[in-house]
Amino acid sequence: STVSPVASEVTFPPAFLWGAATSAYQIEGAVREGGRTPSIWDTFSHTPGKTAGGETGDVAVDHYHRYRDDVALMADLGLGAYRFSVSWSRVQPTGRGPAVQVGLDFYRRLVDELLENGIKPAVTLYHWDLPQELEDAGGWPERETAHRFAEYAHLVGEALGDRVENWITLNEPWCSAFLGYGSGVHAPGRTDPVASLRAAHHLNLAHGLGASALRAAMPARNQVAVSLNSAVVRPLSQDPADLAAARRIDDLANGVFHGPMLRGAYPESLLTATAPLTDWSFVQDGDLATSNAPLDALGLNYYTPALVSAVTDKVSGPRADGHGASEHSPWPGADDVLFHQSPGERTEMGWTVDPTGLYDLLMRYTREAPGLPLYITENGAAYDDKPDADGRVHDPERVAYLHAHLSAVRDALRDGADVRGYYLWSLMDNFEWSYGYEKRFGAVYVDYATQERTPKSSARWYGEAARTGTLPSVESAG
Ligand code: GBH
Repeated sequence: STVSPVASEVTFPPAFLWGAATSAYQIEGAVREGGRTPSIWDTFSHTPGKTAGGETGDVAVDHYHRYRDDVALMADLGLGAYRFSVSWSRVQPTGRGPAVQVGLDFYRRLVDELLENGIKPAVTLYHWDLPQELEDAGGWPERETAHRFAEYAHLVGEALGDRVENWITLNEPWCSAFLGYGSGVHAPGRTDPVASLRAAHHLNLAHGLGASALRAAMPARNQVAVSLNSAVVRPLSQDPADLAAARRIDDLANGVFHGPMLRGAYPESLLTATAPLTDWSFVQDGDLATSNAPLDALGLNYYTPALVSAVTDKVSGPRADGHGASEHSPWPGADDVLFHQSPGERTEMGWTVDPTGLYDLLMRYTREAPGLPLYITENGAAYDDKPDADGRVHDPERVAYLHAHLSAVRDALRDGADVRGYYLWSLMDNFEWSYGYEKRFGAVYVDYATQERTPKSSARWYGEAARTGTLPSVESAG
């Protein structure tokens, strides 16, 4: 890992935002309160076999009832910003019609609490929890869903736009489209490659329509962004076939969203590679211009790079068509690509720790989207954290992970990347989607039996970084 040699000089700009992130279904619980009805994640997690141990977000970390304490904890740690998502099903239970006041009021109280504590809120409108009724009407593969999203965006923008400056339309639409409708490991659990490409397009459209709807509903000073899980895709070798495989995965991971959102066009190579599956006739005139709505910033979520090669008889690994991994592929049109484990130390998710990937990512978008401010809207790691005998939770691996990745951010700043902030994933342990509660990403430990919160040593370490704008040494973490 790239630990900076002179840790005490790793200083950040004074305006840099030091935040933590969460999402609604992963933390709120209270799934039947205030008129909320099921989202696709309620349905999916209650379907046998879909999540580890059949776990659900029914209670999660009960943030809906404990938000005041959670904000007090953030303030105590010294965080400057908090990124959370709004549950569409609380605001518009059927995905249509007028907003439910109780739902909006919850988020207004949360925002006011944050502001009173000097913590800057960033609102994500959609973090994977589509109202079930909209899925029943066809979900993201249907165009209508994009229009419903724009209406929802307008309602939330109207309600919170006077007090929230930072807005994010979608979180990681790649996961919504390709894990939700391709591999089926996320809600709604469909496994249809054409549906996954249609979903990707309608998410692009939803982003553009939603961004415009937000602007129409809010003061002009507010910033509209999107959070993409921009993959860092590396070829196994410089062999032309491996380079081509890496480019194909890059199209399917990045170009499929960055193309329409940042340039108003799908990569030609993506259309060619997927031509055996679809002619993309669901793309209508004007859609790409709509998706290319002006952005004030780009949010990047980074965890680990991907290492790929072409299928040959010399190498082995899970194939993109799912062969050897799961039954279905989240990579339509890439059946001849193999995925490999990147070398190096791994987190509890099995994800390789590679801070250089974060540096590369920031420098890539500095080149490809010049002038667009960047935020790391998620970065973090799961480790097997356990309280010791006196109840304290020591997580030196997470401290090292954060130090290395924040050092990579600092290196990118030095080299000209306009990075405005960093949101640690996650504020606290929570419902890790199909992994249930077994993977702990939090800087704050949660005892799920009592809902007691205990800041891990990484939370103290990160809080000090946030308060001083300088990375403390790894050794200084208690
Ligand atoms: C994020 O998802 C989510 O936004 C968040 O809700 C979640 O809790 C958190 O991260 C931790 O999982 O290109 O084949 O190597 C991240 C999910 C993980 C999906 C990395 C893409 C790489 C696939 N991403 N994965 S590949």
